[in-house]
Amino acid sequence: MTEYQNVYDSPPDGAKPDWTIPQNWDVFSPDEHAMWDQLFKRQSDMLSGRAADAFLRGLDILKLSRPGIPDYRELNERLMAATGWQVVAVPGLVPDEVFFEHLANRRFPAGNFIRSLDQLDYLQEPDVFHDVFGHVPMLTDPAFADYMVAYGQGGLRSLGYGALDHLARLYWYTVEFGLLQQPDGLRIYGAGIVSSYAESIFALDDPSPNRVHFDLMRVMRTEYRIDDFQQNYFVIPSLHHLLQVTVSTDFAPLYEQLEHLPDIKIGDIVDGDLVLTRGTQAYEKRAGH
Ligand code: HBI
Ligand code: FE
Repeated sequence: MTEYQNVYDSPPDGAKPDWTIPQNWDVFSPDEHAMWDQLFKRQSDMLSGRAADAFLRGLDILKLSRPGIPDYRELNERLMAATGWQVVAVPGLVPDEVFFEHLANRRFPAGNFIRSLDQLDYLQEPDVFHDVFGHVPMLTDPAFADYMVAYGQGGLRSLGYGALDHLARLYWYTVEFGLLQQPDGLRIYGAGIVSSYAESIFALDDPSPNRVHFDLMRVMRTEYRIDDFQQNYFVIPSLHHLLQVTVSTDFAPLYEQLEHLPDIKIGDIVDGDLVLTRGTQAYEKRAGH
């Protein structure tokens, strides 16, 4: 996930200058491995028919169903063979440019701790379950793998334009909360959804949120919330489309336009939207926002 305070300003003790730390897989306790197993079972039982084929294939390729928190030495052999990506351990959130530098070089930084029982459904900082179960399966898909590289490169460039806030919305509404239109139905590919039991149901089945066709400019104008279910999901027609749009667009003129365009509020439908489902926003009213 994104945009919380970094826990540290500079690499903490034991971290390298690129903020990576040893995974120290041998140090996870039996309770921590059991927590992974519990989360894994709950999510994977529910995700068939909900998660994108690419995600389910990724679980399989990486053999993530094996018990316990994955050991990156083994995981990376499989991931590397699929798309040249690897997972590296970091203490928690890392600064934006460090994050982008890793992505641009096909390294996915994953939090090196696992949530506790009282955080089963919600936590602010990305833990190993969110990062590895949520993000890494999609990195076995060649188009998505290249998209993440392009995002990292674009992220580094965006820092020079002061456009990070706009670009971060692209990450949010694709990598974290994206939906995909498969020939056999609407599916989840966003890590923030697939790693959440409740949102995996809400995102596809609840009448409350809008589901709108993905448009790059529209997405970069749209505000988002980090503390509750989304009220907009953006639907891509294919992972190739997402990659294609990203690599064939010159973002510099878009950033220029974005400076003069108003932001779009959460839950609003605007001219030009291709609406798949117009949400009732009932969840919003119920939750009293
Ligand atoms: N660090 N570990 C970690 N994980 C993230 O998802 C992350 C980060 N630092 C910055 C960041 N995300 C955001 O800046 C981008 O997603 C935009
Ligand atoms: Fe995430």
